[in-house]
Amino acid sequence: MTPILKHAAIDHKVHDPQTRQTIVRLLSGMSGAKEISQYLKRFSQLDAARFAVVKVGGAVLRDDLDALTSSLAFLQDVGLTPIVIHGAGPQLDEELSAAGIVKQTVNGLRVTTPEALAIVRRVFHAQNLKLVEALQAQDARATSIVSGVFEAEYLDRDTYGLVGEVRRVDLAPIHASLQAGSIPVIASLGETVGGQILNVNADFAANELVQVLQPYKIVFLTGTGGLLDGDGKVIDSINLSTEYDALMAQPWINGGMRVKIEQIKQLLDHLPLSSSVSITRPDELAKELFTHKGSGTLVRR
Ligand code: X2W
Repeated sequence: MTPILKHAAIDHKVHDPQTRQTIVRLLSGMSGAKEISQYLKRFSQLDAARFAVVKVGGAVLRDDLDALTSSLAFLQDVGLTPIVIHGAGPQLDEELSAAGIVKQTVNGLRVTTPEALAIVRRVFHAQNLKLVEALQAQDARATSIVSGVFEAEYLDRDTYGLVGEVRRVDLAPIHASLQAGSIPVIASLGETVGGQILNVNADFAANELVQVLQPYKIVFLTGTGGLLDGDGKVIDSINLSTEYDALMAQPWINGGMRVKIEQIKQLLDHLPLSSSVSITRPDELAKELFTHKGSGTLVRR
């Protein structure tokens, strides 16, 4: 894995008293100025690349683009630039089906033929640009990154076809973007050393990125806004070191959620104790970052 080579400081704006006021106003009394100051102070001490990685599912790009762009643009306004990595699952389902390609998955991963890969690439590029343009329309600075970050190898060519497993993460394009104060918006496409583009699951790519960057905050933005219990209510927090087995034994934990929890557990094992993982909705991102109570589901170990 590539070490972090360059230092990029967090924007000086985090120190402005006005920034604090803006956040207090945004959270409209949900949280006190003192609480927000504490978070700003903590964030301002971090290297810019260690603030937050935000994983955005394709469903959020489809259903919640406005809330997503407002939340990300707001962070940049107060001097905090998140690193964004996105998927495009539902969009791929739609476009592949329109092209008459029948969906086939193994262990939750899309079997990707050469014919499908051409569509996968096109859709990833289109979704990436859609987010970058939506951010720029809100006067935010954002950089489109669709290649050069994830060096990958075939996961298992016989089983999955053109699907990649990340072997190395190159942070150079991300640092260049952060140094320009621009939000890196990264698509989860990989490429082999030989230059073959591969389809990489966006949660897997986010995990690899996070392991290299070791950010303070890792936020998964989903349509559900967190892990849901048997009644469909968002679970506030779970502690995987004490609750993992009991949680996995619950009949209402569905397949997708099971995979997500397993992945987050693995991820937390590779992160410092100060890092935390949460799953929330785009419009609750600031609440998650600047309040003790947070939003969605906080996953600890
Ligand atoms: C995923 C990549 C997109 C993705 C796929 O083809 O659906 C593999 O399964 P979401 O929206 O974050 O789920 N890749 C290999 O992960 O998007």
